[in-house]
Amino acid sequence: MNPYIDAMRPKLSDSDYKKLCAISIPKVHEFIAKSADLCNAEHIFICSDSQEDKDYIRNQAITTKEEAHLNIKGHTVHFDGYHDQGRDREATKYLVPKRVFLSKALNQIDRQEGLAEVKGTLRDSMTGRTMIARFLSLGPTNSVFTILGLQCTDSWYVAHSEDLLYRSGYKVFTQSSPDTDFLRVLHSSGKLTERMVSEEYNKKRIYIDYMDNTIYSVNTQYAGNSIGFKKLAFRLAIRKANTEGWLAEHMMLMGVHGPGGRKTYFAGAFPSACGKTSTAMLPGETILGDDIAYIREIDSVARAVNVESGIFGIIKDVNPVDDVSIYNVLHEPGEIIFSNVLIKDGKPYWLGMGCELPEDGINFSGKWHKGKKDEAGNEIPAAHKNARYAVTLTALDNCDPELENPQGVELKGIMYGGRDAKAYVPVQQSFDWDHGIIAYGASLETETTFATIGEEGVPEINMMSIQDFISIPLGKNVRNNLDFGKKVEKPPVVFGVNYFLKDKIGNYLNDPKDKHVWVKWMELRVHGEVDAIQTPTGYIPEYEDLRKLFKQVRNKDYTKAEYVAQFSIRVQENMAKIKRVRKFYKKNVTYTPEVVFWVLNQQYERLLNAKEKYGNYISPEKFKELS
Ligand code: SPV
Ligand code: MN
Repeated sequence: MNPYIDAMRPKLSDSDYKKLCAISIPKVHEFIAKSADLCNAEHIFICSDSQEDKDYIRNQAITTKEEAHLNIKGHTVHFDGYHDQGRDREATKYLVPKRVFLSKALNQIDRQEGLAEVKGTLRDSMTGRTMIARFLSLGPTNSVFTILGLQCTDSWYVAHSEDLLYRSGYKVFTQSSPDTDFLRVLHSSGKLTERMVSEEYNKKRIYIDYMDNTIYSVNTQYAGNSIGFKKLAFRLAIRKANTEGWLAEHMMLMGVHGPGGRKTYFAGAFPSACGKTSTAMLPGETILGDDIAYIREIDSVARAVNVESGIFGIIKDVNPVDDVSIYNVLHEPGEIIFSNVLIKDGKPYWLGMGCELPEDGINFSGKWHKGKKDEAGNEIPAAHKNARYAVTLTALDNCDPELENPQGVELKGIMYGGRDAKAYVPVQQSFDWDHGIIAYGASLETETTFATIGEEGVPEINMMSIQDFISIPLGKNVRNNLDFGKKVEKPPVVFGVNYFLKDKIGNYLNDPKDKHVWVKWMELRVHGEVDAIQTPTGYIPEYEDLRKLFKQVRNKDYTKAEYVAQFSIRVQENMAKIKRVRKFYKKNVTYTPEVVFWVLNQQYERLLNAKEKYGNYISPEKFKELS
């Protein structure tokens, strides 16, 4: 007799009972039973990942009005509440045991206090509702990378999204031994309005209990807060990676196609809304992942997998000129969930889609017309900037064929990029692994964007673009990255990219599509097929190589003047950047490895020497002469 299954029996249909009994992991039964009891769910639905179960979830999302059909077959729309349109940093906290203190930059609460609070908020939240249990696999199944996850939720939209974004895990759970470890998520949308959005956004809580590998999320539906396997489990994975000696990163993965049919795999870390997905989707290249990667040393080689199997992508600015393949996918029949777009006559519209938008319709504010204002008197845009689409990767014609390879792909290059208007050149290669990790990854500076709730455009350091998700001392995270380079025979080549460099009057110096040229240059550099110029901040491209690549890739005549404007070293700005980074590490970070300051100081010295000889603004031609 299993007391947990017994306790659940009245809430389970015969077939759900059987599905649950097929799993012999007692902790699974315990978690589902305790969750259903705490939230007072009326029924429990066990998703076995059969087509029938998946169809049921999809239909329930429509029946409960969490989603609505759109004109094109397979397309649906979901809305989140007006105040629930992004990841909520303030409401997201780590539960820390007494006398433990994570870095100052991390939001935390006493574990007992936090557990009491969040469980109090979850209590009875599913009265009269069904709780869905979903079993998923992070990373390909049957692989050294695999991490299993179980989510209990009362949202059919969340359960449906998980179909598109993650690999099925039910079968693996049924085949696993009783002591199998897995991550747990309990989510409830809480009280709902008649529009089926979370009403009590002031009581939103997203608490991460790393002592018990469990996440609690309540009074929110926005996927980044509610789909536990996105950024919530990611925080737990970072801890696991930290103890086991591998890396869990906020990185896209792509295959870059080089001369002679060669394919070179790159990972790229960018904060949200800084070009990560659009880089991974560059036409002619293949996308392996757009958000989270696990990286391990296997036989002395750095290998990576995509943790997810779908994309929860920003839809703003997806247009038929810049993003052909995803634009087409979004207009063809197939399973897609649009969120927080504008709907008119069964068609979705979004900002920057390259056509006129209707003047009225339904959007994240409800019934909308042009000029509508919110309570604070601000004009409500047609669609939210953080409106998104969820689609499985295999729906894309440029999905990389190695997606399910249990060994992952061999990583040859890593790029780091943020919104840096002033300092870093558009692309540069580090002198070595440590320099790249420190000067580009650990020093990544950016501006806040619409992907998190709060003010936009606030400058901040976002270490490896992972700052929001780090669950270990920040200095330890840098150390782990530095150490990883020593474990592999040939560490991936590290690059810093910056798509957001501006001129003195505030104009961007590059077209967003220029990133394709930088990517191709990096691919050639990995194979040592182009030379580069040494500068105080890294190796930069030669004009002639870029000229050729601009012609090949973009059919554009790239001028020397453009090159000089983009690749001049801005000494003052770079020195100021180093000062900010040093201050950040001194003030906020514990356990910073000494080498961080050493590398930064060296870079400062190089800049100072250059400034004394050549001034504040040094043309790449000057450095070419010197090298
Ligand atoms: C991000 O904001 O980094 C995302 C979307 O990838 S989510 O984490 O789901 O909010
Ligand atoms: Mn992300």
